Amino acid sequence: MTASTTRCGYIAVVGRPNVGKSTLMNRLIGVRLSIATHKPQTTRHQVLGVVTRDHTQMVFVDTPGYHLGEKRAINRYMNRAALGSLNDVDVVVFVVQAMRFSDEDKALLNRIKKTDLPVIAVVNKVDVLDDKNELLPFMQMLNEQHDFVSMLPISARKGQGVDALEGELTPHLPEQPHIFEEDDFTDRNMRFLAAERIREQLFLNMQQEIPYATTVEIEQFKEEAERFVIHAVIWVERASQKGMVIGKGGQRLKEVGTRARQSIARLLDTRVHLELWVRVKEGWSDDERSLTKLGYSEQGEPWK
Ligand SMILES: Nc1nc2c(ncn2[C@@H]2O[C@H](COP(=O)(O)OP(=O)(O)O)[C@@H](O)[C@H]2O)c(=O)[nH]1
Ligand SMILES: [Mg+2]
Repeated sequence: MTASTTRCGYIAVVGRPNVGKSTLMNRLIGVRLSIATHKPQTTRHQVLGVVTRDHTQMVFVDTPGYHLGEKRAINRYMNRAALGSLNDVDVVVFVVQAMRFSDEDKALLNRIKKTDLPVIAVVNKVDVLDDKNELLPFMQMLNEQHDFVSMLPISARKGQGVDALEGELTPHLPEQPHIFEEDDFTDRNMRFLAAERIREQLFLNMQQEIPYATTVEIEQFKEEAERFVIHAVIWVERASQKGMVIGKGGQRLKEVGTRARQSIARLLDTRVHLELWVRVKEGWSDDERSLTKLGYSEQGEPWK
């Protein structure tokens, strides 16, 4: 294999919250790498997902959803991460939800236009449409918003149209040697992925503002003879939230812990001993210094 026949490039997967970016990336790489839930703003960090198909390596950058109208430091961090992904990529996959094109989509598209990058528009969740004919006028409307290099209807959940998307992407990737090893699927380590699995359970099991008021810090991540021993802290913003995360008689936390442990055990393919603590750090999500300490820092984006 010569370098001139090898392609490798970065692809930003961007869109407003909840359109299915993480689901799409997981589908593309074939691993449940990015956590994806029904709640908006589940993804807080940039996560790289790597797919190698023979001579072509695609490095997808999953990003937090670009959103308007929220003012905490963590929202600014997420929007910076969403837009920052546009700096160093070769092509953009702009994900929208079928039949929904909002002011947030439009605001994000305006930011994308400034980059001059090739943009592929992906219309996701077409599986929920009763009548596929609805799609045509929607695609025509979308087509008028920008000079997209192509537009594709897909279902990330069902995997429809995902191969076609790979085919559309390939010609936009530069001819250069691969950056990652063939069997690498991410730049993130297992410690990070384990913290994300715990956060996923908080998103799935906690109501209202609680998921947004929590973050997870791994204090110990140790491989023993036939198991991993993991100690993690769930940070909340106020004492009252601590009680809600723990629940009556510790029941809620126990449930989160059990599910997270099972999820991490599947990820690591070994037994896991998980201990969780809940601690209060007043207003961590609106405090730049706390954010940096808790892993929300641009220096922490290893691919930059
Ligand atoms: N019906 C349907 N739901 C989807 C599809 N893709 C994603 N979803 C759901 O949409 C929600 C948000 O997905 P997620 O990947 O977290 O969106 P993100 O915020 O853009 O990363 C989750 O409940 C997904 O299961 C799809 O193709 N069809
Ligand atoms: Mg996401």
